[in-house]
Amino acid sequence: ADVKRHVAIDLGASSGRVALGTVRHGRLSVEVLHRFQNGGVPVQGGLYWDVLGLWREILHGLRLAAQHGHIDSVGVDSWAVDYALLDEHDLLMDGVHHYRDPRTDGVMQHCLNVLPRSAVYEATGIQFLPFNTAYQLVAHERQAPGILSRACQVLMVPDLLHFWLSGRRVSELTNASTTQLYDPRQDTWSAPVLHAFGLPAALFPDVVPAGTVLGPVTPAIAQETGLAGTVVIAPATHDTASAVAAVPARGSGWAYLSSGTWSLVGIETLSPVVTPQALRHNLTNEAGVNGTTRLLKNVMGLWIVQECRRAWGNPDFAQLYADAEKVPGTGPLIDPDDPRFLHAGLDMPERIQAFCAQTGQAVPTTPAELVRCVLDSLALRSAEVIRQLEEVTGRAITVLHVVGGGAQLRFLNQLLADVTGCTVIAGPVEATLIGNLLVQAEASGSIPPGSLRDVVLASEVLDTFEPRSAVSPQRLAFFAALGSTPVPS
Ligand code: ADP
Ligand code: LRH
Repeated sequence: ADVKRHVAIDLGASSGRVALGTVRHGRLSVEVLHRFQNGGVPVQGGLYWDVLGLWREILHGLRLAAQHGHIDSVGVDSWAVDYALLDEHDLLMDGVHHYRDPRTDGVMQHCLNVLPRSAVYEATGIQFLPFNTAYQLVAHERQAPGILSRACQVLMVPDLLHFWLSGRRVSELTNASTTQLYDPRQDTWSAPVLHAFGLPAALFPDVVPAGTVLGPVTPAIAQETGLAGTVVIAPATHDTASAVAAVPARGSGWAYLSSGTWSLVGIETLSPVVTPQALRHNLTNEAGVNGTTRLLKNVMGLWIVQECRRAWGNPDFAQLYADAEKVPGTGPLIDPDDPRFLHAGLDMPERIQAFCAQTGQAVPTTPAELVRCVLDSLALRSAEVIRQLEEVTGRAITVLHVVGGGAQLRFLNQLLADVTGCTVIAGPVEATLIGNLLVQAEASGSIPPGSLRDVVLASEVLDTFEPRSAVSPQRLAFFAALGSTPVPS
């Protein structure tokens, strides 16, 4: 038959979905079968993911998929860096900690006193974020001494779910790269970094590329879901890698902004860019599909709005953004990447207000003013990162592709065009799902090799935003100084 059906399970930090992708004559149609919420669960001062709850939602989604006829393959992607520890019986040894769990506070600095920043960067090419898997594992061992020597395996979240689906334990490359324990130039886990941080090398599974066929779903899964003869294929299991694979770009001179809980701002390169300049800007070199590198940076993203919204009792997103658009674009700004905005908490509005007060600005009070302040600041920060990418690579960036949930924010898209001077092309909103599906499609021969972006271009309707009003040089300079001005916390 020339119709192939693939199922993508995409777990974002704020929501998850199970979708059916049907490939017919080189076009992909996507039907989201099941959507569910996701988020951190606070327990005893820590923060966890509800992995079993997610698994229940996945099983439900797979049952719905099985009703659509034969499913050729299934694959999972999720947010990065988080992992499960398994014992010698393949049992979970602990819950899966959320990367925003405060257990990592101070741990990265401790580790970098053992192995200097430049050596870790040279080995891994990965940006320094306090919640990288490397520092989480060290924090885990500090919290529960001996746990790493009792453990038999570390599995990243999508790898864990693939194990439960197929019985195979592997580590897919795109997500492995985010641990800051993988050496992309040696194509292996970094022995010097593991050694310096006291992490047992035996915990880490073999690394496989995106598009690896892991094998059929287990008999238990087949029985539970009604799937029959479906194989599990590891897609680009890091959600951002799947999103980037589905960026509908042509030619050169483009960057992407994967806009959701995080704003991931970057470009695609043929190999890692591990230079002193890249280190100075803390740019990361995460693995992409088909041997590419994602040279990017994490900007705090819509997380800040998500936490404000939670504090306000979950008002409608669309209304919040519509109100913010009416606030003049000359108001207060924050450095969104200030560490005070990283952790979860219902005091997010107060944190923004404190930042504004401490930097001598007007203090935003209404939800509309607060959201406006965050959006203006995110757009300005994204523009700064684009300039850093240009500086480090010598490329000129003229087009910015915005994908993910945030691509629905027409107002933010226009702001981005204005502050970057780029043409902004928005969509697809479900780029991650699409990238996940197309890597499976490519691996199973439903689309020709290397044709992912052509398929997206043939299948999706995109929106374009041209720069209109430039931001004043004074405002740009004021914003730039915010990042380098230490504000008392
Ligand atoms: P993640 O994968 O990180 O969970 P998504 O890509 O799903 O994130 O994007 C979620 C974000 O999309 C929300 O934080 C919100 O700011 C934004 N968004 C824009 N429009 C809407 C909308 N109508 N409903 C929900 N979220 C929206
Ligand atoms: C986005 C994302 C991002 C990581 C973060 C932990 O969902 O995967 O690329 O840095 O979560």
